[in-house]
Amino acid sequence: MGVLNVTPDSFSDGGLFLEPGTAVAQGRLLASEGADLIDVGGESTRPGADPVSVTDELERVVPVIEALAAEMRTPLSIDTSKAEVARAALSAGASFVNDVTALHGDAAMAGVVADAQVDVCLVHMKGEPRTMQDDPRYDDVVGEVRGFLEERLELAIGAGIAEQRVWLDPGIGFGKTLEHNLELIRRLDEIVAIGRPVVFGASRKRFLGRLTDRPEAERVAGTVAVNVLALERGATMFRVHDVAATRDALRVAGATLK
Ligand code: HH2
Repeated sequence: MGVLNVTPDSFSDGGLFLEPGTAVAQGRLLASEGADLIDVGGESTRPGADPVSVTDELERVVPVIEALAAEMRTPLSIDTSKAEVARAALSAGASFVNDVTALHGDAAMAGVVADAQVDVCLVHMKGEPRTMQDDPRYDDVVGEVRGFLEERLELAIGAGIAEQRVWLDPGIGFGKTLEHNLELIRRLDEIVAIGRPVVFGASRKRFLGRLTDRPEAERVAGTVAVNVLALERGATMFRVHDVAATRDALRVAGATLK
């Protein structure tokens, strides 16, 4: 899953793809690098990010999704927690909903996904982006994330979303310290054991900077390292900014693990 942030403030690529033409060009690049899905987002969820209005989010993502859908076969995902944005993105050509609030952010979201009969990714987040990194605490981070995802999966099914449509994501960096992220990666098999395919999103994140002392754009090697470990532990989808490097690493690691 290649990341396409049409935002002024995303943590690693904010402002780079805000103009529709550059966003479409980046979408083409991600597809040419071998992305199987392109995740278009119009609202940053970095720690401390300010919320974006529905109008602004629609203005950012809809033209980009329309343009990409018209010219490529690579499926498109909409990274949003707003039902109205998801609905418009699906009409514009997206076929996957990536909701970092796991259907919590908008009461109408589950209905939109159920009606459209598309796949959805439910992500664990503690709190909300503005405050999630203010001293997050868990007794057992893996147990709590697992319990949350199981509960959200049940809720999704209860709302009419087919179980086979649901992907689960432990939400690396969403209300977690360095140690919480490492524990989740170490024990990712326990999230995989829920029985739904797992999405893993660690690309360029802050904990990699803490471990390597590198700024966002120089965290590719760290990103590749954790994605290979996530593959070995059973993750199925890898959400990354650096598609070419990650894809090569996953191909080699995957062939070795067979
Ligand atoms: N992380 C981010 C955004 N969306 N979706 C899923 N499923 N999993 C993730 O880990 C995830 C996500 C944050 O990264 P990014 O999009 O690069 O930054 P920002 O939120 O600042 O736009």
